[in-house]
Amino acid sequence: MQAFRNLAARAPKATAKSVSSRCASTLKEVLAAQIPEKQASLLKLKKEHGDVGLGMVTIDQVIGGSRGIKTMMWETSNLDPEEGIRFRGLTIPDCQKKLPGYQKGGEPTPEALIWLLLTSEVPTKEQADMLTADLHARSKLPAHIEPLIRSFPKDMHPMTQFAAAVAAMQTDSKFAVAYHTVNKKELWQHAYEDILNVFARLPEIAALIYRCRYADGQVKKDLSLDYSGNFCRMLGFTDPTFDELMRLYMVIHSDHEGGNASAHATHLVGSTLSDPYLSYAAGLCALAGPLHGLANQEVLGWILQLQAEFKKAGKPVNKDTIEEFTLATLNSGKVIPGYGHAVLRKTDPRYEAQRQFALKHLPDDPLFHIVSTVYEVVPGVLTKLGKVKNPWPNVDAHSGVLLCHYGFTQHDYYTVLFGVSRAMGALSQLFWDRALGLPLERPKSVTPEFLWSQATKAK
Ligand code: AMX
Repeated sequence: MQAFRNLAARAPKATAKSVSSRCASTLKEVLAAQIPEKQASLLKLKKEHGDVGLGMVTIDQVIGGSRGIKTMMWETSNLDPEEGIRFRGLTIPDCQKKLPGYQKGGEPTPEALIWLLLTSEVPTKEQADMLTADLHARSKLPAHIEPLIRSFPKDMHPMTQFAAAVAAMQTDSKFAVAYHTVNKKELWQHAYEDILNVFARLPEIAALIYRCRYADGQVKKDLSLDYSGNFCRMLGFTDPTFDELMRLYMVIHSDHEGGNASAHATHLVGSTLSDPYLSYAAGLCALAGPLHGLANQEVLGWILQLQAEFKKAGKPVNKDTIEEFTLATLNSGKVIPGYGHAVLRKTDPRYEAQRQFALKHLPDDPLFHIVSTVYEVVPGVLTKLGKVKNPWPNVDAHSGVLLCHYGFTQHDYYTVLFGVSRAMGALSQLFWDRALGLPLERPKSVTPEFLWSQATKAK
Protein backbone atom coordinates (compact mmCIF):
# COMPACT_ATOMS: atom_id res chain seq x y z
CA MET A 1 0.00 0.00 0.00
CA GLN A 2 2.83 2.33 0.94
CA ALA A 3 4.56 1.47 -2.35
CA PHE A 4 1.36 2.37 -4.22
CA ARG A 5 1.19 5.72 -2.40
CA ASN A 6 4.77 6.48 -3.37
CA LEU A 7 4.05 5.63 -7.02
CA ALA A 8 0.82 7.63 -7.06
CA ALA A 9 2.67 10.60 -5.62
CA ARG A 10 5.09 10.47 -8.54
CA ALA A 11 2.38 10.15 -11.19
CA PRO A 12 1.29 13.29 -13.08
CA LYS A 13 -1.77 14.86 -11.41
CA ALA A 14 -5.06 15.10 -13.34
CA THR A 15 -5.58 18.60 -12.03
CA ALA A 16 -5.54 21.72 -14.13
CA LYS A 17 -2.74 24.18 -13.50
CA SER A 18 -4.03 27.68 -12.99
CA VAL A 19 -1.49 29.50 -15.15
CA SER A 20 0.57 28.27 -18.05
CA SER A 21 3.87 27.36 -16.42
CA ARG A 22 5.68 27.33 -19.73
CA CYS A 23 7.22 30.17 -21.63
CA ALA A 24 5.73 28.88 -24.92
CA SER A 25 2.56 30.79 -25.66
CA THR A 26 0.60 29.47 -28.64
CA LEU A 27 -1.55 26.39 -28.12
CA LYS A 28 0.62 24.30 -30.43
CA GLU A 29 3.83 25.41 -28.70
CA VAL A 30 2.43 24.57 -25.27
CA LEU A 31 1.46 21.11 -26.54
CA ALA A 32 4.79 20.53 -28.30
CA ALA A 33 6.57 21.33 -25.05
CA GLN A 34 4.41 18.85 -23.09
CA ILE A 35 4.77 15.88 -25.45
CA PRO A 36 8.29 14.56 -24.62
CA GLU A 37 7.63 14.49 -20.87
CA LYS A 38 4.31 12.71 -21.30
CA GLN A 39 5.77 10.20 -23.74
CA ALA A 40 8.55 9.41 -21.26
CA SER A 41 6.08 9.04 -18.39
CA LEU A 42 3.88 6.62 -20.37
CA LEU A 43 6.89 4.58 -21.47
CA LYS A 44 8.06 4.30 -17.86
CA LEU A 45 4.58 3.26 -16.71
CA LYS A 46 4.40 0.57 -19.38
CA LYS A 47 7.94 -0.71 -18.88
CA GLU A 48 8.08 -0.75 -15.10
CA HIS A 49 4.45 -1.39 -14.16
CA GLY A 50 2.79 -2.81 -17.27
CA ASP A 51 2.03 -6.13 -15.55
CA VAL A 52 0.02 -4.63 -12.66
CA GLY A 53 -3.55 -6.02 -12.72
CA LEU A 54 -6.61 -3.74 -12.65
CA GLY A 55 -9.22 -6.26 -11.52
CA MET A 56 -11.13 -9.26 -12.69
CA VAL A 57 -13.59 -9.29 -15.61
CA THR A 58 -16.83 -11.17 -14.96
CA ILE A 59 -19.07 -13.02 -17.40
CA ASP A 60 -21.74 -10.42 -16.57
CA GLN A 61 -19.46 -7.65 -17.82
CA VAL A 62 -18.61 -9.51 -21.03
CA ILE A 63 -22.30 -10.03 -21.85
CA GLY A 64 -23.40 -6.70 -20.37
CA GLY A 65 -21.73 -4.17 -22.65
CA SER A 66 -18.33 -4.11 -20.86
CA ARG A 67 -19.71 -2.02 -17.96
CA GLY A 68 -16.96 -0.97 -15.59
CA ILE A 69 -14.10 -2.79 -17.35
CA LYS A 70 -11.07 -0.52 -17.27
CA THR A 71 -9.75 -0.82 -20.78
CA MET A 72 -8.93 2.60 -22.15
CA MET A 73 -6.67 5.48 -21.08
CA TRP A 74 -8.45 8.84 -21.24
CA GLU A 75 -6.89 11.95 -19.81
CA THR A 76 -9.12 14.87 -20.76
CA SER A 77 -11.86 14.07 -18.23
CA ASN A 78 -12.89 11.58 -15.59
CA LEU A 79 -16.37 10.52 -14.49
CA ASP A 80 -17.06 9.62 -10.87
CA PRO A 81 -20.37 7.76 -10.30
CA GLU A 82 -21.27 9.94 -7.31
CA GLU A 83 -19.68 13.26 -8.14
CA GLY A 84 -20.02 13.40 -11.92
CA ILE A 85 -17.63 14.83 -14.47
CA ARG A 86 -14.32 16.60 -13.96
CA PHE A 87 -12.57 18.16 -16.93
CA ARG A 88 -8.82 17.88 -16.29
CA GLY A 89 -9.63 17.76 -12.59
CA LEU A 90 -12.12 20.65 -12.64
CA THR A 91 -15.82 20.21 -11.84
CA ILE A 92 -18.42 22.22 -13.78
CA PRO A 93 -18.65 24.89 -11.01
CA ASP A 94 -14.81 25.03 -10.95
CA CYS A 95 -14.84 25.67 -14.72
CA GLN A 96 -17.48 28.36 -14.27
CA LYS A 97 -15.26 30.01 -11.68
CA LYS A 98 -11.83 29.60 -13.26
CA LEU A 99 -12.15 29.56 -17.05
CA PRO A 100 -12.38 32.89 -18.89
CA GLY A 101 -15.78 33.83 -20.28
CA TYR A 102 -16.69 36.01 -23.24
CA GLN A 103 -17.43 38.70 -20.72
CA LYS A 104 -16.08 38.86 -17.18
CA GLY A 105 -18.19 36.72 -14.87
CA GLY A 106 -20.04 35.03 -17.75
CA GLU A 107 -20.16 31.34 -18.65
CA PRO A 108 -16.78 29.91 -19.72
CA THR A 109 -16.17 29.86 -23.46
CA PRO A 110 -15.68 26.60 -25.39
CA GLU A 111 -12.33 28.00 -26.58
CA ALA A 112 -11.15 28.20 -22.96
CA LEU A 113 -12.34 24.65 -22.40
CA ILE A 114 -10.57 23.36 -25.53
CA TRP A 115 -7.35 24.89 -24.19
CA LEU A 116 -7.91 23.23 -20.82
CA LEU A 117 -8.80 19.84 -22.33
CA LEU A 118 -5.77 19.82 -24.60
CA THR A 119 -3.12 21.23 -22.26
CA SER A 120 -4.57 20.66 -18.76
CA GLU A 121 -3.79 24.32 -18.11
CA VAL A 122 -6.34 27.05 -17.40
CA PRO A 123 -5.81 29.60 -20.18
CA THR A 124 -5.62 33.32 -19.70
CA LYS A 125 -8.29 35.41 -21.44
CA GLU A 126 -5.63 36.39 -24.00
CA GLN A 127 -4.83 32.77 -24.78
CA ALA A 128 -8.53 31.94 -25.16
CA ASP A 129 -8.97 34.95 -27.46
CA MET A 130 -5.95 33.87 -29.49
CA LEU A 131 -7.60 30.48 -29.98
CA THR A 132 -10.87 32.15 -31.03
CA ALA A 133 -8.97 34.04 -33.74
CA ASP A 134 -7.19 30.86 -34.84
CA LEU A 135 -10.48 28.93 -35.08
CA HIS A 136 -12.15 31.73 -37.04
CA ALA A 137 -9.18 31.79 -39.45
CA ARG A 138 -9.54 28.04 -40.02
CA SER A 139 -13.32 28.05 -40.45
CA LYS A 140 -13.62 28.14 -44.27
CA LEU A 141 -15.33 24.99 -45.51
CA PRO A 142 -13.96 22.98 -48.43
CA ALA A 143 -15.86 24.06 -51.58
CA HIS A 144 -17.88 20.85 -51.95
CA ILE A 145 -19.39 20.84 -48.45
CA GLU A 146 -22.06 23.52 -48.86
CA PRO A 147 -23.45 22.04 -52.13
CA LEU A 148 -23.35 18.60 -50.51
CA ILE A 149 -25.46 19.76 -47.55
CA ARG A 150 -27.87 21.59 -49.86
CA SER A 151 -28.28 18.39 -51.90
CA PHE A 152 -29.40 16.26 -48.93
CA PRO A 153 -33.08 15.28 -48.89
CA LYS A 154 -34.95 17.66 -46.55
CA ASP A 155 -36.22 14.77 -44.50
CA MET A 156 -32.77 13.21 -43.93
CA HIS A 157 -32.17 13.29 -40.17
CA PRO A 158 -29.86 16.19 -39.20
CA MET A 159 -27.44 13.78 -37.51
CA THR A 160 -27.14 11.74 -40.72
CA GLN A 161 -26.41 14.96 -42.61
CA PHE A 162 -23.89 16.03 -39.95
CA ALA A 163 -21.95 12.76 -39.90
CA ALA A 164 -21.92 12.61 -43.72
CA ALA A 165 -20.69 16.21 -44.07
CA VAL A 166 -17.92 15.71 -41.49
CA ALA A 167 -16.78 12.53 -43.26
CA ALA A 168 -16.89 14.35 -46.61
CA MET A 169 -14.49 17.02 -45.27
CA GLN A 170 -11.87 14.27 -45.10
CA THR A 171 -10.70 15.39 -48.54
CA ASP A 172 -8.94 18.15 -46.59
CA SER A 173 -7.15 15.90 -44.12
CA LYS A 174 -3.50 16.79 -43.59
CA PHE A 175 -3.11 13.72 -41.40
CA ALA A 176 -4.22 11.33 -44.18
CA VAL A 177 -1.65 12.84 -46.56
CA ALA A 178 1.09 12.92 -43.93
CA TYR A 179 0.60 9.24 -43.09
CA HIS A 180 2.22 8.40 -46.44
CA THR A 181 4.97 10.99 -46.31
CA VAL A 182 6.20 11.72 -42.77
CA ASN A 183 7.86 9.82 -39.92
CA LYS A 184 5.13 8.51 -37.59
CA LYS A 185 6.70 10.44 -34.69
CA GLU A 186 5.65 13.64 -36.46
CA LEU A 187 2.05 12.57 -37.18
CA TRP A 188 0.74 14.43 -34.13
CA GLN A 189 1.45 17.77 -35.87
CA HIS A 190 -0.91 16.82 -38.69
CA ALA A 191 -3.50 15.41 -36.29
CA TYR A 192 -3.34 18.80 -34.53
CA GLU A 193 -4.07 20.67 -37.77
CA ASP A 194 -7.03 18.43 -38.64
CA ILE A 195 -8.45 18.57 -35.11
CA LEU A 196 -8.33 22.37 -34.93
CA ASN A 197 -9.87 22.53 -38.41
CA VAL A 198 -12.70 20.22 -37.36
CA PHE A 199 -13.42 22.37 -34.27
CA ALA A 200 -13.39 25.46 -36.48
CA ARG A 201 -15.73 24.12 -39.15
CA LEU A 202 -18.33 22.18 -37.19
CA PRO A 203 -20.43 25.25 -36.29
CA GLU A 204 -20.89 26.35 -39.90
CA ILE A 205 -21.72 22.81 -41.06
CA ALA A 206 -24.24 22.49 -38.22
CA ALA A 207 -25.70 25.93 -38.99
CA LEU A 208 -26.04 25.14 -42.70
CA ILE A 209 -27.93 21.94 -41.90
CA TYR A 210 -30.22 23.91 -39.59
CA ARG A 211 -30.82 26.84 -41.94
CA CYS A 212 -31.44 24.57 -44.96
CA ARG A 213 -33.88 22.35 -43.08
CA TYR A 214 -35.84 24.91 -41.06
CA ALA A 215 -35.18 28.38 -42.52
CA ASP A 216 -34.08 30.21 -45.65
CA GLY A 217 -30.82 28.34 -46.19
CA GLN A 218 -28.72 31.48 -45.56
CA VAL A 219 -25.93 31.47 -42.97
CA LYS A 220 -24.62 34.80 -41.70
CA LYS A 221 -21.32 34.76 -39.79
CA ASP A 222 -20.17 37.30 -37.22
CA LEU A 223 -16.47 36.72 -36.69
CA SER A 224 -16.25 39.66 -34.32
CA LEU A 225 -17.85 37.33 -31.76
CA ASP A 226 -16.45 34.25 -30.01
CA TYR A 227 -16.96 30.66 -31.19
CA SER A 228 -20.41 30.29 -29.54
CA GLY A 229 -21.63 33.79 -30.34
CA ASN A 230 -20.77 33.33 -34.00
CA PHE A 231 -22.44 29.89 -33.98
CA CYS A 232 -25.64 31.41 -32.56
CA ARG A 233 -25.65 34.12 -35.26
CA MET A 234 -25.13 31.52 -37.98
CA LEU A 235 -28.08 29.54 -36.60
CA GLY A 236 -30.10 32.79 -36.65
CA PHE A 237 -30.27 33.60 -32.91
CA THR A 238 -29.33 37.05 -31.63
CA ASP A 239 -30.24 37.11 -27.92
CA PRO A 240 -27.05 37.51 -25.78
CA THR A 241 -28.58 35.33 -23.05
CA PHE A 242 -28.98 32.57 -25.63
CA ASP A 243 -25.26 33.03 -26.46
CA GLU A 244 -24.51 32.44 -22.78
CA LEU A 245 -26.72 29.34 -22.78
CA MET A 246 -24.84 28.03 -25.81
CA ARG A 247 -21.49 28.57 -24.05
CA LEU A 248 -22.74 26.63 -21.04
CA TYR A 249 -24.31 23.97 -23.28
CA MET A 250 -21.12 23.38 -25.23
CA VAL A 251 -18.88 23.24 -22.18
CA ILE A 252 -21.01 20.73 -20.26
CA HIS A 253 -21.56 18.48 -23.31
CA SER A 254 -17.90 18.47 -24.35
CA ASP A 255 -16.53 15.37 -22.69
CA HIS A 256 -17.70 12.56 -20.39
CA GLU A 257 -14.56 10.41 -20.09
CA GLY A 258 -13.73 7.80 -22.74
CA GLY A 259 -16.18 4.93 -22.30
CA ASN A 260 -19.29 6.63 -23.69
CA ALA A 261 -20.18 5.47 -27.18
CA SER A 262 -19.29 8.64 -29.15
CA ALA A 263 -15.92 9.17 -27.44
CA HIS A 264 -15.08 5.50 -27.59
CA ALA A 265 -16.04 5.24 -31.29
CA THR A 266 -13.82 8.24 -32.11
CA HIS A 267 -10.92 6.73 -30.17
CA LEU A 268 -11.42 3.27 -31.72
CA VAL A 269 -11.59 4.47 -35.31
CA GLY A 270 -8.68 6.87 -34.69
CA SER A 271 -6.57 3.98 -33.40
CA THR A 272 -6.52 2.52 -36.93
CA LEU A 273 -4.80 5.81 -37.93
CA SER A 274 -7.93 6.83 -39.74
CA ASP A 275 -7.80 10.64 -39.77
CA PRO A 276 -9.66 12.91 -37.30
CA TYR A 277 -12.47 13.69 -39.79
CA LEU A 278 -13.39 10.03 -40.28
CA SER A 279 -12.80 9.25 -36.61
CA TYR A 280 -15.18 11.97 -35.47
CA ALA A 281 -17.76 11.07 -38.13
CA ALA A 282 -17.81 7.63 -36.46
CA GLY A 283 -18.25 9.31 -33.08
CA LEU A 284 -21.23 11.25 -34.45
CA CYS A 285 -22.86 8.05 -35.72
CA ALA A 286 -22.63 6.66 -32.18
CA LEU A 287 -23.99 9.88 -30.71
CA ALA A 288 -27.04 9.56 -32.99
CA GLY A 289 -28.37 6.55 -31.03
CA PRO A 290 -31.41 7.12 -28.76
CA LEU A 291 -29.70 5.53 -25.74
CA HIS A 292 -26.90 8.09 -26.12
CA GLY A 293 -27.01 11.60 -27.64
CA LEU A 294 -30.35 11.30 -29.40
CA ALA A 295 -31.97 11.12 -25.95
CA ASN A 296 -32.08 14.95 -25.91
CA GLN A 297 -34.47 14.89 -28.89
CA GLU A 298 -36.47 12.07 -27.28
CA VAL A 299 -36.86 13.97 -23.99
CA LEU A 300 -38.44 17.00 -25.56
CA GLY A 301 -40.67 14.79 -27.71
CA TRP A 302 -41.80 13.00 -24.54
CA ILE A 303 -42.53 16.23 -22.69
CA LEU A 304 -44.41 17.76 -25.62
CA GLN A 305 -46.44 14.57 -26.01
CA LEU A 306 -47.27 14.69 -22.30
CA GLN A 307 -48.32 18.34 -22.61
CA ALA A 308 -50.47 17.70 -25.71
CA GLU A 309 -52.21 14.63 -24.24
CA PHE A 310 -52.95 16.41 -20.95
CA LYS A 311 -54.33 19.41 -22.80
CA LYS A 312 -56.60 17.24 -24.96
CA ALA A 313 -57.88 15.31 -21.95
CA GLY A 314 -58.23 18.48 -19.83
CA LYS A 315 -55.85 16.98 -17.23
CA PRO A 316 -53.77 19.16 -14.92
CA VAL A 317 -49.97 18.79 -14.87
CA ASN A 318 -49.13 17.54 -11.41
CA LYS A 319 -47.20 14.74 -9.71
CA ASP A 320 -50.10 12.25 -9.97
CA THR A 321 -50.77 12.79 -13.67
CA ILE A 322 -47.05 12.73 -14.51
CA GLU A 323 -46.67 9.47 -12.60
CA GLU A 324 -49.55 7.99 -14.64
CA PHE A 325 -47.89 9.15 -17.88
CA THR A 326 -44.50 7.73 -16.78
CA LEU A 327 -46.06 4.36 -15.98
CA ALA A 328 -47.87 4.31 -19.34
CA THR A 329 -44.53 4.89 -21.11
CA LEU A 330 -42.84 2.09 -19.15
CA ASN A 331 -45.79 -0.27 -19.71
CA SER A 332 -45.53 0.29 -23.46
CA GLY A 333 -41.99 -1.16 -23.26
CA LYS A 334 -40.11 2.14 -23.61
CA VAL A 335 -37.48 3.83 -21.47
CA ILE A 336 -37.96 7.24 -19.85
CA PRO A 337 -35.59 9.38 -21.89
CA GLY A 338 -33.19 11.59 -19.96
CA TYR A 339 -33.14 9.30 -16.94
CA GLY A 340 -30.53 6.69 -16.01
CA HIS A 341 -26.85 6.36 -16.80
CA ALA A 342 -24.32 3.61 -17.30
CA VAL A 343 -21.82 5.17 -14.86
CA LEU A 344 -23.51 7.94 -12.83
CA ARG A 345 -25.38 7.02 -9.66
CA LYS A 346 -26.60 10.53 -8.71
CA THR A 347 -28.26 13.49 -10.43
CA ASP A 348 -25.95 14.49 -13.28
CA PRO A 349 -24.14 17.77 -12.43
CA ARG A 350 -24.73 18.73 -16.08
CA TYR A 351 -28.47 18.53 -15.32
CA GLU A 352 -27.92 20.62 -12.19
CA ALA A 353 -25.94 23.29 -14.11
CA GLN A 354 -28.80 23.63 -16.60
CA ARG A 355 -31.36 23.73 -13.79
CA GLN A 356 -29.46 26.61 -12.21
CA PHE A 357 -29.50 28.45 -15.55
CA ALA A 358 -33.28 27.89 -15.81
CA LEU A 359 -33.89 29.08 -12.24
CA LYS A 360 -31.97 32.26 -13.05
CA HIS A 361 -33.31 33.02 -16.52
CA LEU A 362 -36.67 31.25 -16.99
CA PRO A 363 -38.15 30.34 -13.59
CA ASP A 364 -41.74 30.71 -14.82
CA ASP A 365 -41.45 28.81 -18.11
CA PRO A 366 -44.28 26.19 -18.26
CA LEU A 367 -42.02 23.52 -19.80
CA PHE A 368 -39.44 24.13 -17.05
CA HIS A 369 -42.27 23.61 -14.56
CA ILE A 370 -43.01 20.21 -16.20
CA VAL A 371 -39.31 19.24 -16.19
CA SER A 372 -39.09 20.10 -12.48
CA THR A 373 -42.20 18.06 -11.64
CA VAL A 374 -40.89 15.13 -13.72
CA TYR A 375 -37.71 15.34 -11.58
CA GLU A 376 -39.84 14.98 -8.45
CA VAL A 377 -41.69 11.93 -9.80
CA VAL A 378 -39.58 9.80 -12.18
CA PRO A 379 -36.70 8.77 -9.84
CA GLY A 380 -39.26 7.25 -7.44
CA VAL A 381 -41.06 5.38 -10.22
CA LEU A 382 -37.81 4.03 -11.71
CA THR A 383 -36.54 3.00 -8.27
CA LYS A 384 -39.70 0.96 -7.70
CA LEU A 385 -38.96 -1.04 -10.89
CA GLY A 386 -36.07 -2.56 -8.93
CA LYS A 387 -33.75 -3.02 -11.91
CA VAL A 388 -32.71 0.52 -12.84
CA LYS A 389 -29.24 1.19 -11.42
CA ASN A 390 -29.50 4.97 -11.64
CA PRO A 391 -33.00 6.52 -11.43
CA TRP A 392 -31.67 10.10 -11.60
CA PRO A 393 -31.74 12.54 -14.55
CA ASN A 394 -28.84 12.84 -16.98
CA VAL A 395 -27.76 15.80 -19.12
CA ASP A 396 -30.45 15.22 -21.75
CA ALA A 397 -33.36 15.60 -19.33
CA HIS A 398 -32.95 19.37 -19.29
CA SER A 399 -31.32 20.75 -22.40
CA GLY A 400 -34.35 20.80 -24.74
CA VAL A 401 -36.50 22.90 -22.44
CA LEU A 402 -33.83 25.60 -22.24
CA LEU A 403 -33.45 25.67 -26.03
CA CYS A 404 -37.21 25.78 -26.51
CA HIS A 405 -37.51 28.79 -24.23
CA TYR A 406 -35.38 30.81 -26.65
CA GLY A 407 -37.40 29.66 -29.68
CA PHE A 408 -35.10 26.79 -30.67
CA THR A 409 -37.96 24.32 -30.98
CA GLN A 410 -36.77 21.87 -33.66
CA HIS A 411 -36.00 18.98 -31.37
CA ASP A 412 -35.00 16.52 -34.10
CA TYR A 413 -31.95 18.81 -34.52
CA TYR A 414 -30.83 18.90 -30.89
CA THR A 415 -28.30 16.08 -31.13
CA VAL A 416 -26.35 18.12 -33.71
CA LEU A 417 -25.67 20.70 -30.97
CA PHE A 418 -24.44 17.86 -28.77
CA GLY A 419 -22.24 16.74 -31.68
CA VAL A 420 -20.63 20.17 -32.12
CA SER A 421 -19.84 20.12 -28.39
CA ARG A 422 -18.63 16.52 -28.00
CA ALA A 423 -15.91 17.10 -30.61
CA MET A 424 -14.00 19.16 -28.04
CA GLY A 425 -13.45 16.22 -25.70
CA ALA A 426 -13.25 13.34 -28.16
CA LEU A 427 -10.80 15.12 -30.45
CA SER A 428 -8.66 16.62 -27.67
CA GLN A 429 -8.12 13.07 -26.48
CA LEU A 430 -7.49 11.93 -30.06
CA PHE A 431 -4.69 14.50 -30.21
CA TRP A 432 -3.01 12.85 -27.22
CA ASP A 433 -3.66 9.36 -28.60
CA ARG A 434 -1.55 10.31 -31.62
CA ALA A 435 1.03 12.35 -29.69
CA LEU A 436 1.63 9.40 -27.37
CA GLY A 437 1.60 6.93 -30.24
CA LEU A 438 -1.11 4.75 -28.70
CA PRO A 439 -1.58 1.49 -30.63
CA LEU A 440 -4.46 -0.01 -32.56
CA GLU A 441 -7.33 -0.87 -30.21
CA ARG A 442 -8.12 -4.55 -30.41
CA PRO A 443 -9.81 -6.17 -27.39
CA LYS A 444 -10.42 -9.91 -27.32
CA SER A 445 -13.87 -11.31 -27.97
CA VAL A 446 -14.91 -14.70 -26.65
CA THR A 447 -17.51 -17.24 -27.76
CA PRO A 448 -20.52 -18.31 -25.68
CA GLU A 449 -18.92 -21.79 -25.55
CA PHE A 450 -15.82 -20.26 -23.91
CA LEU A 451 -17.99 -18.47 -21.34
CA TRP A 452 -19.88 -21.71 -20.58
CA SER A 453 -16.62 -23.59 -20.19
CA GLN A 454 -15.30 -20.96 -17.74
CA ALA A 455 -18.59 -21.00 -15.84
CA THR A 456 -18.47 -24.79 -15.50
CA LYS A 457 -14.81 -24.73 -14.37
CA ALA A 458 -15.59 -22.13 -11.70
CA LYS A 459 -18.26 -24.37 -10.05
N1 AMX B 1 -36.31 4.09 -18.23
C1 AMX B 1 -36.70 2.80 -18.18
N2 AMX B 1 -35.87 1.77 -17.95
C2 AMX B 1 -34.59 2.07 -17.72
C3 AMX B 1 -34.10 3.38 -17.70
C4 AMX B 1 -35.01 4.41 -17.99
N3 AMX B 1 -34.64 5.69 -18.07
N4 AMX B 1 -32.78 3.35 -17.44
C5 AMX B 1 -32.45 2.05 -17.29
N5 AMX B 1 -33.53 1.27 -17.47
C6 AMX B 1 -33.60 -0.18 -17.49
C7 AMX B 1 -32.73 -0.73 -18.60
O1 AMX B 1 -33.39 -0.63 -19.87
C8 AMX B 1 -32.46 -2.14 -18.14
O2 AMX B 1 -33.64 -2.89 -18.39
P1 AMX B 1 -33.54 -4.43 -18.92
O3 AMX B 1 -32.77 -5.16 -17.87
O4 AMX B 1 -34.97 -4.83 -19.04
O5 AMX B 1 -32.81 -4.37 -20.23
C9 AMX B 1 -32.34 -1.96 -16.62
O6 AMX B 1 -33.03 -0.73 -16.31
C10 AMX B 1 -30.91 -1.87 -16.13
O7 AMX B 1 -30.26 -0.82 -16.85
P2 AMX B 1 -29.09 0.02 -16.15
O8 AMX B 1 -27.99 -0.93 -15.82
O9 AMX B 1 -29.64 0.83 -15.05
O10 AMX B 1 -28.66 1.02 -17.30
P3 AMX B 1 -27.69 0.77 -18.53
O11 AMX B 1 -26.29 1.05 -18.12
O12 AMX B 1 -27.93 -0.55 -19.17
O13 AMX B 1 -28.22 1.87 -19.56
C11 AMX B 1 -28.94 4.01 -20.27
C12 AMX B 1 -27.95 3.23 -19.38
C13 AMX B 1 -28.55 5.47 -20.25
C14 AMX B 1 -28.85 3.48 -21.68
C15 AMX B 1 -30.36 3.82 -19.69
O14 AMX B 1 -30.43 4.35 -18.39
C16 AMX B 1 -31.44 4.42 -20.57
O15 AMX B 1 -31.89 3.75 -21.51
N6 AMX B 1 -31.86 5.71 -20.29
C17 AMX B 1 -32.80 6.40 -21.13
C18 AMX B 1 -32.11 6.93 -22.38
C19 AMX B 1 -31.19 8.09 -22.05
O16 AMX B 1 -31.55 9.00 -21.33
N7 AMX B 1 -29.99 8.05 -22.60
C20 AMX B 1 -29.02 9.17 -22.46
C21 AMX B 1 -27.87 8.81 -21.55
C22 AMX B 1 -26.88 9.97 -21.48
C23 AMX B 1 -26.20 10.18 -22.78
O17 AMX B 1 -25.46 9.32 -23.26
N8 AMX B 1 -26.42 11.28 -23.45
